[in-house]
Amino acid sequence: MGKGVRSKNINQMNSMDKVVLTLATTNLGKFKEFDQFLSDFPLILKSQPQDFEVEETGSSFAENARIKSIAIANLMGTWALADDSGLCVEALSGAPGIYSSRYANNDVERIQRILNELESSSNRSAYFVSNICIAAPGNEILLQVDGRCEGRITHAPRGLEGFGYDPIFEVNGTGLTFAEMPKFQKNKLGHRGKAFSKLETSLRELLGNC
Ligand code: ITT
Repeated sequence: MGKGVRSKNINQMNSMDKVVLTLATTNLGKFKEFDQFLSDFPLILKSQPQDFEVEETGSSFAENARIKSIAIANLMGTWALADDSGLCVEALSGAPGIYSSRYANNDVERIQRILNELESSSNRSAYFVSNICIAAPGNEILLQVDGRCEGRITHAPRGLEGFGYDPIFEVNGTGLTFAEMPKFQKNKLGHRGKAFSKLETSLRELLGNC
């Protein structure tokens, strides 16, 4: 990991001597979070074509994050950062897990499906997982980390912030759903923020070597 990065970077730097990093996601909620996390890094951020779907054929968050980052790095000819994430509900044997975005047709229906399936359950424990992978063109994995946030599923949606399952996920120790928190609090306590904080130092080192 990281071997040969220096020579690859030189091709991927633009005239301002900054590395170009494509955010390999079509999910606007994720894009906004990464945009904030990366705001003070010496990077030029790009978005991927919104109509380019990478098939998530992996059987784990880690595998899917690798598949997405490699596909977009090769497509764009830049470094690419992908996140594969999802909600794992204990009483549903970890579902929806890696199928979180495919659990129903839209956020409202996905939330309703979880609430219906948990209706009679007193065990509301759940956690979010994020696996983040940064790849370079040529199938090279530069960094990969994961993060987790523990909480419980509420009995009804609460709050208007965020995206996805945020209104029904109450973070342990806060009494608040992700959708009731200010952004800075979700960024700090959330699964993506926790994963990103593990990657921060290594990413700065990689960029320092450019
Ligand atoms: P990309 O693959 O293009 O990034 P996606 O939404 O399909 O977009 P995933 O396959 O990783 O991404 O699925 C993640 C799903 O898990 C996402 O669509 C939400 O339903 C849910 N999810 C992940 N992080 C979340 C968060 O912070 N808040 C609420 N829901 C989240």
